[in-house]
Amino acid sequence: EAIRRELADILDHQRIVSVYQPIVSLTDGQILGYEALTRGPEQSVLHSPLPLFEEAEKAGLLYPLDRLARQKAIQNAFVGGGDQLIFINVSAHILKDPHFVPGRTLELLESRGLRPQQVVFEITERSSIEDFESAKKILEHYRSQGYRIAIDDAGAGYSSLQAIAELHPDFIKVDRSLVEGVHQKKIKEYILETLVTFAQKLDISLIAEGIETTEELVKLTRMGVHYGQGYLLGRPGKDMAVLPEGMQDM
Ligand code: G
Ligand code: G
Ligand code: MN
Ligand code: NA
Repeated sequence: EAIRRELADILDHQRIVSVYQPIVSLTDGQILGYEALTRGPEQSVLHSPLPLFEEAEKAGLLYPLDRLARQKAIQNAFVGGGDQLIFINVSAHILKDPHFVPGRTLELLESRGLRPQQVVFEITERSSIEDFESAKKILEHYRSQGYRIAIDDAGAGYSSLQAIAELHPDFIKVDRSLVEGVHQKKIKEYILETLVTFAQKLDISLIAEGIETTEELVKLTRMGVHYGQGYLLGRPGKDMAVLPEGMQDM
């Protein structure tokens, strides 16, 4: 009950912020863009996005929260002039809504000097997409407007490579569970090799998530993974101009 009130208050007063984590090229250290991550109020039990989005779903308020999160992600962004991308998480449920990107988004982007081509929607693979065909149609509609698509958490969920191939995303984000200790675990290495080949054939860029150690970074780079994200390369923060410290050790 108290949590419901907190949630209502967060929505009513737009008490969420976005923090941004850099996504870095493993070949030249350039910042490809930033993933926007939603945070509730500082002291709140709904500070972390997991309980926040879970409660919103239970309360039937997922759509307004998701919409607000997308709005904040763009409003708070300061991708300066260049071509850097902004990666925005969307709940798989949202894919049932053909209007999940409201027309006003375009105006909001323009006001921030951003183009749809710089926006990448991250669709999580974890909750396997319920109505695949309609989700595909909706995603294709937005891609025709220039928006890009990433499959998030790949390797952790249930969707097949065939399903991923059919959606033909611009990016595949490799789940942290495959990245963690990849230099020590042969099985992880073999799965990653498969993903690297798969991505090359389909002309999809791979992003390794959750890189925490130099050993992981070196291994992934040698294996031909294009981009990386993780605490080693930059923590989520309000300052988007984070220097990728981990790259200095390469
Ligand atoms: O930032 P953190 O690691 O605590 O995020 C935990 C989870 O919450 C991640 O799976 C992330 O994708 C998800 N998440 C973060 N921000 C958003 C958001 O704005 N919308 C949705 N749908 N999920 C988000
Ligand atoms: O599900 P999704 O991939 O969107 O989740 C991203 C989450 O992963 C964010 O909450 C972010 O804070 C977290 N994260 C980012 N880099 C690292 C990392 O290097 N290690 C760990 N453990 N979590 C990370
Ligand atoms: Mn994500
Ligand atoms: Na992810």
